[in-house]
Amino acid sequence: MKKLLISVLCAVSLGHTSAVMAQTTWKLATGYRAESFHTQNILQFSRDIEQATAGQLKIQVHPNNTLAKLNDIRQAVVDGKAEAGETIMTSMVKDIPIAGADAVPFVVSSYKDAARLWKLQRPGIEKHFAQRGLILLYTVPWPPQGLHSSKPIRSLADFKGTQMRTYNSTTLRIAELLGAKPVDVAMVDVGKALAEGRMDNMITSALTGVENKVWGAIKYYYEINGWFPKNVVFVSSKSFDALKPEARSAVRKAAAEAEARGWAASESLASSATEELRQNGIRIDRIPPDVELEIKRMGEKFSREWVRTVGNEANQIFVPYYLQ
Ligand code: PCA
Repeated sequence: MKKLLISVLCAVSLGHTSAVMAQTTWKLATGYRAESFHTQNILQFSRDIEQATAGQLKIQVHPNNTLAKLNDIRQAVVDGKAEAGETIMTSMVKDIPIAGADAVPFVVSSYKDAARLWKLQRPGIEKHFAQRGLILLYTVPWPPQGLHSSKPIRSLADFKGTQMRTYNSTTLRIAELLGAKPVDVAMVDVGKALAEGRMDNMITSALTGVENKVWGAIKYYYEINGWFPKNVVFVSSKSFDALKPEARSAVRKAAAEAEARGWAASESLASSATEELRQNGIRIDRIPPDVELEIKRMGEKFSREWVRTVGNEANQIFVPYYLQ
């Protein structure tokens, strides 16, 4: 009897072990808040996968820079601190220069063109990811980048000496060219930095203004439509390859759906967020044409510098982009 009981117990515990082994949980690190539309999209992506795999693959989302900081997320996935991650493409430019293609100013001015650029940028990113043991799952753009300012902008001199918030190499270079003082502030800290008087203006989406409730300090929003930066979601090849083929296809399918859903959400938020800024007392204005022209010239200067430093891989994206 005792023997039988022991063997029954063993069988139960073995059965239990194999059930546990069949279930995989990925940690996914992101630098944005749980309420952000990007993170909400990831949460839907993870629910879709959990459902399609009957709970065999779960994705545990760690938002708000808690598992790794936005700029360190790519490396954190390479190092195995998280199986998957989301970051902004431009956070990777030191290591993968063509990741900056979507933040070259005044190249893309609509979602349609942003999608066209992404099609041309994608193969290079996938190649660089593969060399680093990463698999690209999908990207979603932020709404177009506009100028938020505490003071009206009447001439370029209005930027001189102001504290300009930056979040990537494009915004940093623009601040330098405008004679402003660049202040590096994470997206999730914008409200705090404004309250503490650490910034006067910034180039980012109307949505980021809304998510940080910038009204009060920010009085003007100019729709300069600078560029459409993208967030990218990826996983380590090691974790992906360890999945059964059906689970791998479920991940790919959910990723394609998340990409389509995210692009549509971004586009609809682009106009509703600008409206929300207006409703909260921010004046939505046009920048004077001569100032706009000067800013566009700076954008062109930035593009030339960018193509020169990145070299051939930049041409592979932009030559067909302009020829199509
Ligand atoms: N929001 C993010 C990146 C681009 C955007 O619209 C930020 O401001 O950091």
